Amino acid sequence: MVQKYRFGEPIQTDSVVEELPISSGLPQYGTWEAGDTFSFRCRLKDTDMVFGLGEANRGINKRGYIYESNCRDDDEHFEHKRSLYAAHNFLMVAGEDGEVKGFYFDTPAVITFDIGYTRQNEMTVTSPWPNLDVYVIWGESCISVVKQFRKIIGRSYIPPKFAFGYGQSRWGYVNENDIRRVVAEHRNAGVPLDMVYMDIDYMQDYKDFTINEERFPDFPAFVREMQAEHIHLVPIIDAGVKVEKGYPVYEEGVEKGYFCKRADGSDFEAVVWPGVTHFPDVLNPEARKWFGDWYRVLLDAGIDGFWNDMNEPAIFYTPEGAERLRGRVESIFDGEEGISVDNLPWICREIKNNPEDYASFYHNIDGKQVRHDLVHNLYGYNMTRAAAEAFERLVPDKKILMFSRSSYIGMHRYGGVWTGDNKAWWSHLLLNIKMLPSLNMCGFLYSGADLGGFGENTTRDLLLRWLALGVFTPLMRNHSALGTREQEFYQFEQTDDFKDVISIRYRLLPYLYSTYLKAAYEDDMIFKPLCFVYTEDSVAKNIEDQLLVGEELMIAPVYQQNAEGRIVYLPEEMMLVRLSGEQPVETEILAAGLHFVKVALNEVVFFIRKGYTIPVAPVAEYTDAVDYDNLVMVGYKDRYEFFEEV
Ligand code: MIG
Repeated sequence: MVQKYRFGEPIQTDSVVEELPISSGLPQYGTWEAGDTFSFRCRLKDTDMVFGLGEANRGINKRGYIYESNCRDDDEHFEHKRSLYAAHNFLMVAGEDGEVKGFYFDTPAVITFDIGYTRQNEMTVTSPWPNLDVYVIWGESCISVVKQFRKIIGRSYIPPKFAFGYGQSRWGYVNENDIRRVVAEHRNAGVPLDMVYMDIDYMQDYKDFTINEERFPDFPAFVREMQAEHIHLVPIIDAGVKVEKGYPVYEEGVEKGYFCKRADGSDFEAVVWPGVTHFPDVLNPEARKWFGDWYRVLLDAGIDGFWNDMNEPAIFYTPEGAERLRGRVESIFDGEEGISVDNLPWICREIKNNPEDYASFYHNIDGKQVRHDLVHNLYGYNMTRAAAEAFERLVPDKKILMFSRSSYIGMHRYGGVWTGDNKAWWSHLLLNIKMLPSLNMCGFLYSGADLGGFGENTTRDLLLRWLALGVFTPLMRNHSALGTREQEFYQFEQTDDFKDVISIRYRLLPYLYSTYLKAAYEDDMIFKPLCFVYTEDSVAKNIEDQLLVGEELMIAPVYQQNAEGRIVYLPEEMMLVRLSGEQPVETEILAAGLHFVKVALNEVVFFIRKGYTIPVAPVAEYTDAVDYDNLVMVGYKDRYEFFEEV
């Protein structure tokens, strides 16, 4: 049962697609207040668990910490961070008695979830902005609440099939030859590859929808050359449009009034990669259409995939912010505080993504000027929606790969997400595992992390272990930052190990693709915590480093340095499957309970649930080459039902 309540006069986010009547009164659960600010408060029983919040920090069970939805470009995903790039305001309180209550707080503004942080038996949800819709969902299990929620927010995005292949990326491939080398190294070594990503350096001076012609003299020809190799090029698009006379995106946007404005009506300026930029007002449907149409430049060149970046939107600084900084520094020099190593780093840091800047520009929503900070969390969502709506108009018969850094619920219908600038840390491999089910609860099925780690220097074993998890994540992309150790497979010793692991993705592709479609059409999750399925198992609820994948599998990724394997908990008898490259499938039936399972660096191990079966294909070098006619059935039966797209 889903009930909708309205507080104040909310700005519509379009995250919910089902029309529901607005219930009168207040929900029969907890304490609700909407005056100058909004708050919801409820008791948590000792045994209650809390799930949800999508792309958020910390565990699968969110209890015990405080989280905030305030989309932010922050590349330091430390354990204490409350907010990352996304705002996914759905959560569930699951009681021991099996009763589950779901809450979706549909507000475009900042909102805070104190889940047993201030007081261990209390959950408090607060927002300074008291205009929002709240949906309360009652169910008899977490899955039932998730499915009801997913139904009202609409079907998740389904990417083209090639998007289930392996992708190599790096901030630092600047020209055709850099990309040719990546492709040649993979093809020559027989390491599968479907996509190469193009980061900001392909553009002319970081201008969206331009190509640097020195680096890519005949871009359409280069796209065709890559297509002949079965490679899809996936360029990045940033939110900010460079201010430059004669640059048509800028000229048109100014002329039509499609950029975000300051209070005085002038176009707001933010410095990002291109220097001074304007932000397209993607919350205004006309401007959104206009911005989306620009993707045509790349579609026309043969491009069929994009990633949208910097769309929180990220601000390095504004001219006003620079002045504030000057004032601050001068007052320190002149005053008693004095400059020191304690204050200087903080003062300098404040210039980036500053709240005052977010409160100083406006959107045009239905003819009204709306201050950005009241709708901040909708920006990345609507930038991606701009692109997806344009694809519908421009190439209705084609599926386009699209994923975004910033997101809000609702965007899950238009594209996927990657989880931003993690680091080459073992702890971030574990965080990746924990985020996957939460993302699925909120509708984000096409998702993945930067495998190997984006920031800092990776190591051979970390990358191999992370790829072994990536084998199961719909987005499987190795990406890293400029200046870090290069992490293409060929930068390491014994490259066959990488070939073995990446190949397994292609052997499992028929299963993974079918599972994805099933989850999308049935409003289901791909990745589930064990306790969602083994609801009566008192151990399962303590396990956050193993996940169910689809109906059939369980994974238990290795995420520790030097580990030869790991301890795995089996809630019931399962069949262990060990794959390595094109080796025949090795299986072993294991009894319920704890096992130490060895996993070599070139292997992927997973578990088939009792009674189930999956198809396994021969190794292929790209998705189109996967041979569906020669599948082997692995598991307890000799048949697997493929989910057919309807
Ligand atoms: O300020 O385009 O998260 O994936 O490589 C950094 C450069 C901007 C952040 C993205 C990252 C990308 C990088 N971008």
